[in-house]
Amino acid sequence: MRARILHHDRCFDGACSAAIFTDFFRKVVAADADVDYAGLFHQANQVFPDELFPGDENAIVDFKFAPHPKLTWWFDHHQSAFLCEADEAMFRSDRSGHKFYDPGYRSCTQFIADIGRERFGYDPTPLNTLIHCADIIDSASYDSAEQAVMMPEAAMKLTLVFEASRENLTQQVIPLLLSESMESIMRRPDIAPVFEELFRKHLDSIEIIRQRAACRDGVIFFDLADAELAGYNKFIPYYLFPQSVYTVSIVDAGFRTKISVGSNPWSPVEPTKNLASLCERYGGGGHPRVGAISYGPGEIERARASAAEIVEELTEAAQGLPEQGARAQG
Ligand SMILES: [Mn+2]
Repeated sequence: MRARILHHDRCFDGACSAAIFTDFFRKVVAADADVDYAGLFHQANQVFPDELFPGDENAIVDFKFAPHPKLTWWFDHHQSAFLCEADEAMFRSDRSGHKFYDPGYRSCTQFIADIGRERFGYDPTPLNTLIHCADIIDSASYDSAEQAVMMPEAAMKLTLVFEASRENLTQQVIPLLLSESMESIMRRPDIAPVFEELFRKHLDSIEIIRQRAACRDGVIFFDLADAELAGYNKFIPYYLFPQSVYTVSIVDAGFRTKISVGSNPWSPVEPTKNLASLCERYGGGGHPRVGAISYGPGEIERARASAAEIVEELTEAAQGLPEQGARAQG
């Protein structure tokens, strides 16, 4: 029997979900299944063409529901899991007992482990390390900014490889997650040099930000509009300025000029400003603790003017916040 596993690509939890589903499927459904993998990316106009579902069984893990007759298994924990109401109605009326959704889970890997144990008698304990790491990484529950930026553990290194490396490498690594430790995977001759190069670029970006960023009254600001950098790890500013509360930055990503607004997860005081609401006033959006505004390509002066206003507003907001020592311990 042929099984196709579709998973969220460029994502540590997506890869771990594919790995644990493989183990579950072989132990519970078909021991001799011939399994292959394909990654899925979020797109503005999401489609699920027939060629994604060539198996006798076809699964999607850690990604949106597909209203396709050949989809036989589905696990997701994302807030926005359905493309439209009709898809959600189709899921709600499904009686296969093989499609599962719970946005309360921090990782889809843990969700598959729990459903497998409770409904199918599957024992996920040999994969406990993988499950634990997926939970931490998918919810960004790092102990410190240094841990988030310096990536001391194999799981974090593997995350950088999954997020930034070339096509199909993730699909090669997924089966290895069942037979080798992540430390051993990171030592492989086809993986170690990929990580080294990606990590070198990451360290370069820390230096570029170190040179350009300043922190005043709890607010970090830096302007990368004329730097050769279209993105950066969002925890770098807090690694450089542990006492900061908020960050505002400008990046020229080519197709757009982006203002990023964030708050320090390890701040010594609790950031109280709702950054989604703030960004909405400039046509952007996001979450309460992190938001962004996109202007058109080349609108750098406009972005600089808005960023200056935002820095001023956040500087006022950061004044007089009470210390919350407990937050620093996470
Ligand atoms: Mn996930």
